[in-house]
Amino acid sequence: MNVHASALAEAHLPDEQTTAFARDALDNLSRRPKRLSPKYFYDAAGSELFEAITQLPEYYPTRTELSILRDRGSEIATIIPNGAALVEFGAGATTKVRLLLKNCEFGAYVPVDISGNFLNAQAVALRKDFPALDVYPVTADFTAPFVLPDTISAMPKVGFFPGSTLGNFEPDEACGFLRSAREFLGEGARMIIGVDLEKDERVLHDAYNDSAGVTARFNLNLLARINRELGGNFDTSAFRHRAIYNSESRRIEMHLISTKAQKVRVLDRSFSFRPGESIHTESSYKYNLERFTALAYRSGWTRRESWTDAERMFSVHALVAG
Ligand code: AVJ
Repeated sequence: MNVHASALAEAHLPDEQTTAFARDALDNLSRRPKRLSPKYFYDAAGSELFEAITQLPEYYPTRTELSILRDRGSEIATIIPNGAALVEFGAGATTKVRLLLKNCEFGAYVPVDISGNFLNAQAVALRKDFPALDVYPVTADFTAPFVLPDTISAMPKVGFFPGSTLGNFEPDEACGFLRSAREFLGEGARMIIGVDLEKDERVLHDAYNDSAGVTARFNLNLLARINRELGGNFDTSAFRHRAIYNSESRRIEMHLISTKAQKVRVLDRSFSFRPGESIHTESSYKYNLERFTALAYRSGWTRRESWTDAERMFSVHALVAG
């Protein structure tokens, strides 16, 4: 029984997703050090802010991955069986998948995302541009089990996991995710995955501390979302964004730092903050080819092909099951 069960029951939250958000938020804010899961960044406001981040001069991952998918699309297509069903984990905007859809004859496209409204709006636009393609949006948390539409059961499956969202998982969780995706997608499955690469710390620092402050707003939006959906009373002006590169763990860490001693209420729970106390909101692990190959192998995939940009800032890989 979750220690916060009574608080959740009394809160009469509108749906299962909000209850899951509440349970995770209460659990993680009760931990030492305090933390919040990055998957809750993506409400409507957060998804819009992330789209703005992808346009920033300092944030190189999105445009670099797009250039690889654009320039190597026909090579990637050679690894994709015709008529396959493409299952995208954490599908946000469809900019990247459109490059794959242009180069390959897919039988169906199944975008999976926790942000239902954003997902369905993207699916409507996609159907207009790809009228022959069956699109089945699935609103779900892709880190938890979900069901694929029956209509694609006989099709070969190709997973698509761009953007280096894999980097949000702790390495053993990343292995767990890739392993369950392998089992979930079935025999002969393929996976096209984007992985951010280790690089000069200053480049990484700037990518998560942009001069326009968009990443800071993206990070602080998580507290505003708790206020909107969980009756929290966070004073967002009493927290500041901090993103650092932890070279030992080879990861970017995003934190929200309390600027003073303060008490915050979430549902009927109260949480105290010391001056300078952190809420760890996101890790973004960076890999190199060796360590990613080993991770893929450990989770039951063989790395068939890899592509990077000329500056080796980002990488895209084609994995084959078994
Ligand atoms: C969507 C998880 C890949 O970690 O680079 C962007 C999210 N966080 N700026 C990343 C993010 C801060 C992004 N991922």
